[in-house]
Amino acid sequence: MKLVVAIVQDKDAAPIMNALAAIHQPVTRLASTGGFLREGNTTLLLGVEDEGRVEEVVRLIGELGQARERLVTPLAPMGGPVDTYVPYPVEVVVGGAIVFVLPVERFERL
Ligand code: 2BA
Repeated sequence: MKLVVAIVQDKDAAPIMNALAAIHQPVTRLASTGGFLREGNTTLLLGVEDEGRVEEVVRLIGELGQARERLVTPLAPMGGPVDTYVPYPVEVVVGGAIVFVLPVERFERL
């Protein structure tokens, strides 16, 4: 078994969860916050039975997770001179999805 941890944008979470339900793949949804944008995103936890199924799940998440551009105004650097700092908005592309696949040593349903 593998544990798939997927960080997706909130807007994509519902379609992804619907698609996972359609293939009978259990999933747990966690509310999370990105360290860079400090905005809400969604972390999905999936215990996936076999390797082929992992590929199917990762493909599905990739297809339904849309990359979107965001304009971000960086904060003044810590300890730097604030009065001379002119913040310019910068564009960042937020996933798709960020996916980690981890081995599961033991799984119990008690
Ligand atoms: P955030 O940390 O809020 O990052 C949002 C987007 O900002 C990132 O999109 C990336 O395009 C950009 N970004 C992040 N850190 C940056 C930096 N130091 N300088 C410039 N741009 C930066 P994604 O890469 O698609 O990541 C989306 C979310 O997935 C992240 O939200 C974070 O919550 C999570 N994530 C991404 N990589 C991760 C990792 N290696 N470990 C844990 N979580 C990760």
